[in-house]
Parts: sequence; C-alpha cells; structure tokens
Amino acid sequence: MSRFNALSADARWQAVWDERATFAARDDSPRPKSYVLEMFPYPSGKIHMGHVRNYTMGDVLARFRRMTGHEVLHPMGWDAFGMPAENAAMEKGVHPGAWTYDNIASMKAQLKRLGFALDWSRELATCDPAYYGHEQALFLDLLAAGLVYRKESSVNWDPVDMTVLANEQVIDGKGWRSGATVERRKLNQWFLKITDFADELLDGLDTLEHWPDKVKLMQENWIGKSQGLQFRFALSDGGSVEVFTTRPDTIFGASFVAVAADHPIAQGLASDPAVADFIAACKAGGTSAAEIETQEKLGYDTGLTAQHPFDPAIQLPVYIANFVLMEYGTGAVFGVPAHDQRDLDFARKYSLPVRRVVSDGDATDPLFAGDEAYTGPGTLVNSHFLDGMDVADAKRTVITRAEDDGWGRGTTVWRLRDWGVSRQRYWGTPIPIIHCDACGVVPVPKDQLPVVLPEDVSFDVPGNPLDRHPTWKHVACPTCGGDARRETDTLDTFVNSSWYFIRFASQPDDQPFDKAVAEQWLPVGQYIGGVEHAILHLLYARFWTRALKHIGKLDVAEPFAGLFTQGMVTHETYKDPAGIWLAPEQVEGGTVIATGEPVTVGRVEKMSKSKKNTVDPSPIVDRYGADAVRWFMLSDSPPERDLPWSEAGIEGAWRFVQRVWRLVTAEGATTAAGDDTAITRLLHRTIAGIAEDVEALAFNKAVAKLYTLVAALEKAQPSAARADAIATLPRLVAPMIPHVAEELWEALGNLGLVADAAWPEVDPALLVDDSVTVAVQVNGKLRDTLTVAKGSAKDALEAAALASPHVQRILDGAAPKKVIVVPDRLVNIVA
Ligand code: ANZ
Ligand code: ZN
Repeated sequence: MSRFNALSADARWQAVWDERATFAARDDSPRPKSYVLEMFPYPSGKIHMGHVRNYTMGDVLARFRRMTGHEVLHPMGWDAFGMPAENAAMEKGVHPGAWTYDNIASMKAQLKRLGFALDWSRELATCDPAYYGHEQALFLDLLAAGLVYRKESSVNWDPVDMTVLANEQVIDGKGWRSGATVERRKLNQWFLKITDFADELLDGLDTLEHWPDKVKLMQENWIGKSQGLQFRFALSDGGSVEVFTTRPDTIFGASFVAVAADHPIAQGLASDPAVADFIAACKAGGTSAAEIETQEKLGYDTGLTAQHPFDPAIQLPVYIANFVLMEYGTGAVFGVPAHDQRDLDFARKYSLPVRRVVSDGDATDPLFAGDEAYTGPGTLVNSHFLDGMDVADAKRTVITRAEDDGWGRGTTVWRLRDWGVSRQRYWGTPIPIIHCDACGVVPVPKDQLPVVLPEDVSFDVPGNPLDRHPTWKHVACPTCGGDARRETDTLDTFVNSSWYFIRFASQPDDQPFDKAVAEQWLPVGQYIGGVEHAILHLLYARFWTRALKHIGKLDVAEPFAGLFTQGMVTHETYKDPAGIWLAPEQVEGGTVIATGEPVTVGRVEKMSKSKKNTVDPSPIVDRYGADAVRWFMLSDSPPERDLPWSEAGIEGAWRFVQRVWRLVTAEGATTAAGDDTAITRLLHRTIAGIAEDVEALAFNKAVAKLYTLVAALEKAQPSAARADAIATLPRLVAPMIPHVAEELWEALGNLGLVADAAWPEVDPALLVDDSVTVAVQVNGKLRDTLTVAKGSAKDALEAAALASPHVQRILDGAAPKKVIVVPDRLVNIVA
C-alpha cells in the first residue's frame, strides 16, 4: 500500500497557499474579524521547539476560525533589536544588521516549512526604519502629551569596560565581560510615565476575563498598590524623619529606624569619613530589585535616636541601611524584625530586639525566636490598645489615631515605577531628540523622521558606538540652527514590542497606523506566548495602548482580550562521567556514542542551550513532515503544561497522519449503503467537541477525539454513515494537520482548498445521548445493568429487569415482594 509522502505534499500545498495568498487578511471583509497572535520571535538564528509549539497552537486556532466564517488576522514579524546582535558583532565582527537579517531569513524559511497560516504580507521587523521611524513619531506624540520626561537615574556601570550594562549583563554583582564589580551611576535618562496609568492598569485587569488568573495576579503584584501610613519620628537632634509603612499595625514591634544611603539625613552625616565610606559601599552592586533583595543587609548606626509616636520613653536607634531605597516611599522606614524578613536579617546581624506583635494563634510571648519572619495574618499582641485586634483593624486604628492626633496621614503607594526606556546601546530605536546648548531638549521635527542608525559603526571597544561615531551625533539644532548633538540613547526593546500588534493591524507608509482600520481588528482576540512575558511585556503593551487612547490615537483600552501562556517543551538532560553536559544526539542506550562511557541521565528540563538538551526542529520536520511535528506538539500534554519531547511521540504522530491518509484514500474505492447511527452520532459529537476544545485551546482534547473517531472508523463496517464520516475527516483535521488534509480533500474530488472550506455542520439532535444505563439491584445489591432508551416507562423497566438472567437466577422462580423503579437510573427488586 502506498504512503502519504509528507515532503512533497508539504512543499506543494505551501506553494499553493503562498501563490493564492490564502491567509492574507482583508481589512474590508464583511466577515466577523478575528485577530490571533503569537508573541513574535526574537531572531536569534534558529527556530526552537518552544516556537514550534507556540505557533502551532495559534495556527490551529487561526485555521479553525477561518473555517468558522471569520476574517482572520494571523501575522508574523521579528522583535529584531537588542543585545544579542551587538554581542555577535563584538564576538564575530559581523554587523548587527547583517546578523539580524540573516537570522530572519533562515527563521522565516523554517516557519514556512511548518505550513503556518500566516499573512506574510504584513511581516515586519522592528529594526527596519520603516517600523522604528513610526515608533519615533509615537514617542514624540507621548512627549508632547507630557507622558515622557528626562531625569537622573541609576545605571549599572562597569568601571573596567567603562560602559553601562543592562541588568542581564550584571551577574552576581559583576560585569559579564570584565568581571569587575558593578557600580551604580547616575545618568540623565528618558522615562515614560506609566505611573500615571497605575490605577487604570490595575482596574483594567478586572475586565480581562480571558486571561489566566496567575498572570493577572503577577501584574497586580507588580503594580503593587498598597495602603499605608506616612508619619514623622522626632529625632534626638531636634530634627525629624518621615517614614512610610504598609504595616502601621506593627508599630509596637519597631526596634529601629533606617534611612537610605541617598537620604538627606545620611548625606548630612557624610562629612564623617566612616559615614562616607559606608555610603560608598552601599552603591556597589546592581540596580535590579533582585540584586538588592539578595544582598547582605548592611547598616551604619548614626547614633541618633527616634522617639516612638505612642510612647516617648521608647527611643529607637537610627541606621543608614543598604536595603532602604531612596526611590520608594520616603526613603526611610521603621523596622519590625519579627514581621519583616529584611528587618529580621538586619536585627540578627546587629543584635537588635525582635519583638512579636502579631500572633498566629499559638505563640503570644514577646520573645520571637528563629530566622523566619512571620508575615501572615493574626491577632495583635504586646501592643497596648491594639491587643486583640486583627491586622486590618489595627492598621485602621493606627492610621485614624495618627490622623486625629496630627502626626501622620494614610497614603496610597505604588510599587510600579516609571518606565526607564534609555539604553546606551547601538542596536535599538534612536530616541528622536536633539540637545542644543541654547534651546535645550529639542524634538526632531516629524518631517525629519526616521532618525536612522548609522551603518558604519565599530564594536571593537566597549561603550555605545553611537556616542563615539565621528559624525552621526553632530547636527544643526532644528530650532536655532546652531551646533547641537543628537541623543545617543536608544529605546528599550520593550518599546518595540509594545505596539507591533497595532502595526500588524494597519501599516500605512505615512503614519504608525490608521486609527479606523486598526480599531476594526483590535483588541487581539487571542494572544499566545510564554509566561516569561507575563509581567513586563504585557504591562508595557497595556500601558502603551492606554497612552495612545489617552492622546486620542486609538480607541482601545486593553490590547489583548484573550491571553494564553503555554507550557515549555522539555527533554531529559545528560552528562558524561566528567560531568559535562551532552546533547541528546550524542547519547544512545545509556552511553556516550563517541566513547562508550556511561551517561548520567538528569532531570527532564526546559530545552536550553546551557544544558544542551535541545532538539532542533528542522531535521525532524524534514524527516517526518510538518504535519507529524504539528500533531505531536498538540498531543499528550495540555497546552499550559510542559511537553516532554520524545522520539516515540513524533513517530506516533507520523503513524497517525499515515492512518488518516490510508483511511480516507481507501474509502475512495468503496461505496456502501446502509445506516450506522453509532458512527453518525460519533461524527457529530466529534465535530462539536473539537470546535469546543479548539475554542478553549484544549488542543490535546481535540486530538484525543480525533484518535477516537479514526479508530472507530477503521473498525466500522462499510456504510453510508462511515463514508460520510470519512469524507468529513479532512475538514476535521485541517486545522491541525493541514497538508494531509489538503491532499485528501483534493483526492475526494472537492474543489478549492480545505483551508477555505467551512467547518462541518453539527446536527444538534445527534448530540443528545438518548440511551441510559440503568442499575438492576436485588435487595440493594447490584446484579446487572440495562442499556435502555432514555425516558423508558416504569413498567417497561420493571419487565426488562425481571427478564435479566442474573435476576432470574436469584429469584429462582419466586415472585418478587416489591419492585422499586427510579426512571433512567435504577430498578431495585426486593426478593
Ligand atoms: C514597617 C513594617 C513592618 C513593614 C512589617 C513591613 C512589614 P510594600 O508592601 O512593598 O509597599 N519600606 C518602605 N519604604 C521603603 C524603602 N524606601 N526601601 C525599602 N523598604 C521600604 O513595602 C512597604 C514596606 O516596605 C513598608 O512597610 C516598609 O517596611 C518597607 F512587619 O514598615 B514596612
Ligand atoms: Zn538651538
């Protein structure tokens, strides 16, 4: 028997879809619009399995929505700016642009090879001036609206390479290339006022019904709205210090006050060399929250004391501490070691009292043991007038007392900071600003956009190539014509990805997007991507969309109506006896192929280059065909869970594609009359079930239903019902395995493409299961079951039960004493 030749079918149908522009989205279509989007890839060089899984899921939904009468927008592009291109330039001497466009070309070929239903006419790369020029225009719009400003802010400074480092280039407080201890430095940088939208971004989460709760929670925590109390402690030198707390309830547990190294009180003491040294030491280490969190807690006792607001007899020592940030709250805190981990670490180090004031029920004595702070709910203890209250009550009581007595006020604070978008790098969107000594900060006039990156740059020395370029930054001031300098910072690449989905929806030459056209498509109906973007990318895109709404450019509040975060593709890890990671292809039968040494099999983990457990999709597609790879990606694991890659799995997928092909091509020769209601019912249940599963993105369930249907059809006797089901099969599998589906659609003599065909109609009457299983009991014990028509009459059920051979054996000719019938459920015979 002949086989489905995946390789020629893939090539053939991919060419047909291309030629006919089958998946081009029409703005003017009368059909309902559906926007399906997967997070666009960074062009690192090659597609990985994570991409394949992500894009296959989106593809199934996009193809399914087309078949159900939607005009689908399913675009693809490239998140093409960023550090790796500059690293390649530094390491291999290749220009970032050349490297990026090479990668785009090969990855595009790989995506095409998988037969994704993408509208390639809308392809974009964020490193293209035709994209970033419009981004510059939007930046200027936001600037004009007061949503962009410039201020001094800390960066990671590598003192050996003399360059600013991105957070990810700081590893354990050291520069990734030089190994030098990173310092914090102040630079003038550009910020977007995301904090203006903090309330909206928080409240908007409530409208996102089709987002995972965990992602909404992560966004909520990141925005971090907290209610607190701001108040002043009187100091022993006659001055005062204002602190901010979210736990005013714990005030009687305070054992110290701490201020940031940049705090005026610390600065005021810096004439003391010991203080100056300590302040300098606080500046070491990276600027990221994670770095600060993990640093050892250090303090300097100023000798000052602070007076407790409720009890003048209590004097708290005042420290300068490295874990207090000047940028948050008031830059000063009171520390409650028993109920805050940082404070506890600090108190243990400096032998300060640790006093319990919140009890979780058991322990109530003031002495708090251990090194783990208690941050949970509970009842106030050792706290005078607060004793016995719960935390919320105590908070309210303290805030009210502070306000009534006039020494403090309740406040709302946000964890969210404004978005620093300046990067001192080459491969990014140039910030369209000119600095003039006479006129100050001057926006580049819009008719001079795009500000294009210079091509002739060098990467042989550290630092920003734009800054040291001999001519690029020297320009005439647009206002006064005098000598001026271009801004040499470029925009954070998260800006690029904050609006690409709008540009996909509408991409005129002369403006970033056409409002009316973009609004026809937006919001994105279903967005699919990795959970690693659950916070920043999604928050920035939500902010950007709201900012555009605010300035009247786009009337969309939330950019992504539906969000799905898929699981990872995983694989076993391997090490040789020397502990060196081995790639799967270096291992066979528990030994290293090259040396015959035994292999240690490690955990199943996310495929990653560092552990060498990646499997390159390309050779697999070439061997098994696109459909088998797609099918494997959808089978077995629920899409939100991890998917363990396995050779057996891909072979199973390949066999299934072959089975479908054999089933349909063999049926072509047989014609049979006759009914088979079981098959007809199964078909309709499957049509309806797949539709439901695909809409719920439960692809593994849809796959399971297709397995069941195909197995049943393989077994069934020829009948008209079976022939009908087989003829329907190409449409049912088309979203998942579109190449074999097209091949079969054509083989069955259909005109046009299965990709353009309508999803099969369901007869709702056939979905109702009209038989039920009824239990037959004798004296309460189950003896038999009956399959009968739903709603069968009581006497019919009684008769059927009494006719059961099992029942007759027990009754042994005697008449039953009593028969109880519960229709559709149970017949109980009392003997
Ligand atoms: C006393 C206290 C007792 C606190 C307790 C916490 C637990 P969130 O919730 O993230 O807003 N804090 C305030 N300003 C700070 C700064 N500039 N640098 C470092 N820490 C600062 O955190 C608010 C809490 O973080 C505040 O409440 C304060 O410590 C600390 F059992 O005050 B708390
Ligand atoms: Zn000027």
